Amino acid sequence: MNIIVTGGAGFIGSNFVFHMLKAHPDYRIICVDKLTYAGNLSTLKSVMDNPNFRFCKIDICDREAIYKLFEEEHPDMVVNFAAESHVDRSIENPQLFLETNIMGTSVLMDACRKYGIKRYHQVSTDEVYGDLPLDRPDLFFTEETPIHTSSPYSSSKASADLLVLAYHRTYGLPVTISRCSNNYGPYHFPEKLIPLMIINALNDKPLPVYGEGLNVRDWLYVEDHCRAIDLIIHKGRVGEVYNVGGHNEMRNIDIVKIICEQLGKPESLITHVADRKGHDRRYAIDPTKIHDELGWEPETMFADGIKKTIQWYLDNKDWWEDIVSGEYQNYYKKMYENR
Ligand code: NAD
Ligand code: TDX
Repeated sequence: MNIIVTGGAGFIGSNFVFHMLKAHPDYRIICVDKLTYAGNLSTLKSVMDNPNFRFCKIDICDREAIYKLFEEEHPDMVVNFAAESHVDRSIENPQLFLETNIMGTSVLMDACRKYGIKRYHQVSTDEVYGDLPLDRPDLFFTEETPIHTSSPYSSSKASADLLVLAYHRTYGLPVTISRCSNNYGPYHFPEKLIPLMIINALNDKPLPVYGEGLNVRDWLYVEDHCRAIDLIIHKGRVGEVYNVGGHNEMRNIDIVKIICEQLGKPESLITHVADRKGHDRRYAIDPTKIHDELGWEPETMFADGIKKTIQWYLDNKDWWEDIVSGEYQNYYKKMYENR
């Protein structure tokens, strides 16, 4: 089996590459990544010499390069992780999100139509459902929840999902979509909540909590997400959407306090800063469908996953120190100075 994994130099994509090479030693994995600020080749160094792995620096919007790759590799499947993924950046500059997340998806699917494919899988997000009120803990996102987006990021992901379903209905493309809740774990880019707080706490820097920190996210250890996608591409029904989440809702402020506690840092580092524009209040996934149809359930409980994650950041300082010493400094200043 030849599988193209786009965005494989990013957080979840790289974890998926590792998972697939281990779980399916006879598969060939072709990683396509543009290496934007979020893609890091050093993340993939442990698999670069694996004969079943190939890395290609390609922009998914580059139609010619994508078609050429399909002619060379004859992929059986495409799993599309490539995206601009940070909500705050989408608020600053929506345009790039529309290009990569929507146009890039259409280029990949056009290639699948032209050359044939057994499965095109779109890695989507629970953010396409918008948010839930904080005072209705009985409500969850199911696959039938209407699309109702808040940010340019989530709107671009929702647009891509609609396009994927349209390619299935119109052209019969064999697609599946997964909509997952917030991931955490190794190789998470430091702009996102959990790694940002771990790294700032380690450096005794302020921990910038947006607003009161009462917004709720539903956290899933990244390996559990990778196992879910592996199941969906092999056993999921074509044309279907699968929600992925582990019933692990936490308030942001509580996450930050856990990180302080685990690292032995004072909660006085916590600083409340201006809220995110259009900030979604609560995400909560109902994973009944993937559980009942495919037997998936999360294996890593948050208490263990956060310990493993913190330990990973302690053991892999070189990885994140390289990142936070570069262009990231400018980003951090722009987003957090005077906030
Ligand atoms: P990430 O930002 O860490 O990685 C994205 C990767 O895509 C990077 O390696 C980047 O270089 C690459 N990329 C960006 N634009 C590209 C382009 N035009 N062509 C080729 N490669 C390009 O993101 P992530 O957190 O790993 O998210 C991966 C996917 O999962 C995204 O589609 C995201 O919407 C989705 N998702 C993420 C989460 C989460 O909690 N992180 C949850 C649900 C869904
Ligand atoms: O400095 C911060 N302070 C803070 O309070 C940052 C970076 C975030 N936050 C809050 C905002 C959110 O309520 O923490 C929560 C999590 O923020 P992010 O890590 O930016 O994630 P989120 O906006 O929830 O989106 C993530 O989950 C869904 C991913 O980035 C998306 O790609 C995915 O689709």
